Amino acid sequence: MHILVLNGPNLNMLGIREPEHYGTQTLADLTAMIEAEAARLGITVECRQSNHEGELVDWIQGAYGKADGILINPAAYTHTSVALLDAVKAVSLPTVEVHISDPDTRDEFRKISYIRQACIATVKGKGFPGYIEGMQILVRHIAAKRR
Ligand code: CA2
Repeated sequence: MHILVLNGPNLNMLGIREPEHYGTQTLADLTAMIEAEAARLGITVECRQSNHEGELVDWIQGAYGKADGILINPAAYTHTSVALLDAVKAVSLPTVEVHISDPDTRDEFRKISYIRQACIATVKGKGFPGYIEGMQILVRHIAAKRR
């Protein structure tokens, strides 16, 4: 089983600023945590981060026929991007939306998520462990479909 893990704009700044929202650990720490969980689950992952919407769309399209599922924190594009929603719909791969903070309890403009309607689950407000929970949800979903 192979899962594509995508992080959107500014998440390369993790651990550098805004610890009140996103904690003190870095993107490299997050990637290491996800890779360790993947090894424990006996699956493979590819972790990528981009500040560019089109690049994220390209990577989602590239997952078609290669990955079994997608775990994505679209960051600010959560609240703006029909393109990411359409890309997830186009590849029709099981996708889980994850957020480190809980955007629903922050600014009004963070309450809308375009991608959510194409996702099998959303994990939010649980910090980095939310990515682990999201992976586990995906793995269970994919394994159940194979049975
Ligand atoms: O809570 C999340 O994971 C978010 O997806 C993070 C996005 C935000 O726009 C969403 O509403 C919720 C922002 C990511 C910015 O990451 C930074 C990390 C460190 C310092 C500055 C920004």
